Amino acid sequence: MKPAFYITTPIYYVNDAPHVGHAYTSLACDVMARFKRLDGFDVKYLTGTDEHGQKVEKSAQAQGVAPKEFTDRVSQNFRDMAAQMGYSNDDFIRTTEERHFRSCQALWTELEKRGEIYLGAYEGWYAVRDEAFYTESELTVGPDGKKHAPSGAEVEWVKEPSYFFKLSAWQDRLLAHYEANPDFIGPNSRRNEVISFVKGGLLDLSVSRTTFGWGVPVPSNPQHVMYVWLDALTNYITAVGYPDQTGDYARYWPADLHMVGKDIIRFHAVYWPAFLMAAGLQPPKRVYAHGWWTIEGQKMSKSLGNVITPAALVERYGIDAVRYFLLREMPFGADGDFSHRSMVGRLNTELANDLGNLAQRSLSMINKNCGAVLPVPGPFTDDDKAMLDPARGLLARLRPAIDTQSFHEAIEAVWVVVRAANGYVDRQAPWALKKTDPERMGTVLYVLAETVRCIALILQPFMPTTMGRMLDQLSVPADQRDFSCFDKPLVGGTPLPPPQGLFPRYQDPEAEEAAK
Ligand code: ME8
Repeated sequence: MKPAFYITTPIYYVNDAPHVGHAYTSLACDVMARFKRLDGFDVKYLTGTDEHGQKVEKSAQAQGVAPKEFTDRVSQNFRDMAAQMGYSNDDFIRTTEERHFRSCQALWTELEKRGEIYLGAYEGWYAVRDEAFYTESELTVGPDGKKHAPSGAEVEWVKEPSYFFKLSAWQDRLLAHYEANPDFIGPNSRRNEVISFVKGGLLDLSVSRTTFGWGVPVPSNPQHVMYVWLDALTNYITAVGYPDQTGDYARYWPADLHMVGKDIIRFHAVYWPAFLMAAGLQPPKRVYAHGWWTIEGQKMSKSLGNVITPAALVERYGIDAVRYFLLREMPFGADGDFSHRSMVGRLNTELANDLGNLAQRSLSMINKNCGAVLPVPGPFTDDDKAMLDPARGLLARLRPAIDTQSFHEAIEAVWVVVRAANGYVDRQAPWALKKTDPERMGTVLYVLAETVRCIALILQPFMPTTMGRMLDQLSVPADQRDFSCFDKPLVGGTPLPPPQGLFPRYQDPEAEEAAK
């Protein structure tokens, strides 16, 4: 049986329209999911929407519709994003679904039964935008004279009866868990941040609200709705069938990876493992927090009007160029900036010139000079071997990079081979061999085609559509595109279809003018 691999995105708040930040997290998961599927894993890739809480209820009110009607409408925007970006998620969960109510209430009942939850009263600060509680010491006073959370969100004073989760009792066990599982939190900077937060001491966490009703009712006391983060985090086990612990739960839980943005690491690496351990369930294997995008040097915000939607990007540059750019531009884990100029630069240089031309010129020469049939190679020279060995080594090279979410490094490793192949063509000059040594020309073109095959195979998770077309042009059968076929070389004598350009240069008078 194939080994299981379970990967999740955060579930997105429906009150916001999908933007490039959301697209980024889901893209990273998609690339991992596709890579693992091609590498022989039984993958479950989950995404979805977070539909409860005060923030969503307020947005619905502002539009004058009932929350359910509002969420039904806006959740669809995130499904559309998945289609626009080519995500291969296996499930899409909504927290308003029946399966999720059942799961949340079962988890609550278990926590209560184990004495991990008690009834009290909350009095303190709450930021609706973050759906998070803050202590006085975390707040700062803004230029508007109002108090703000570290995220910049406004806070309000809340005083109401509330259930509490005994988070304070979990401090030592959480620290022991981080210690025993060094890979639990990535990257390392976030791990250190979480550890120092937990070392600073944990307060019991308010886990229910009574002043609004848009949430999952507390089973033993339906005057209360569950805190939206307890509800939201539970989605990860709902989707594998909790409270049923056989079937998918047994197969996929604990999740291999929760991918999140740096803004929500605390919820995933502190609260969530504590809830799970307190309920006698296993925590996820790993939580990875990536960095944030700014747009042309500025924070993305509705008020600045600089929010970029995935649909607009795809329409302008093409789906695979966008997928490539987002994971290439900044080291995963760090913050980075999205600029049109950089996007066009990479599209034209790395995709159109480096990769597109490599494939195009190799395949055109075969088409013109070899009767559109892949040549049967003669003996390989040292230079041929120095080209083929690293190309065939790409799978082994990329596995550890993908497993550690080093997407940027993975792409760079492929480009080392792409650039080497361009150097190899120039050195071997197959066009000149046509007259002097046609057999040698055949071998050189075979080496190039085989190199392109390895590149196209390994880049499928990043650029599935274009790499699929590249493999079509090499006549690689559909059933020989997974990584078990990585070592299966092209067969000389195979007819090839006429080649077509895959990455048209982006013509942009604005950027070309600016580049002068
Ligand atoms: O936090 N750059 O949902 P959310 C990169 N519902 N990534 C960004 C980004 C940016 N500028 N802006 C947002 C929630 N993101 C909760 C999650 S999970 C149980 C509940 C990404 O809609 C990043 O992944 O506010 C961040 O963590 C997520 O969007 C926040 O999405």
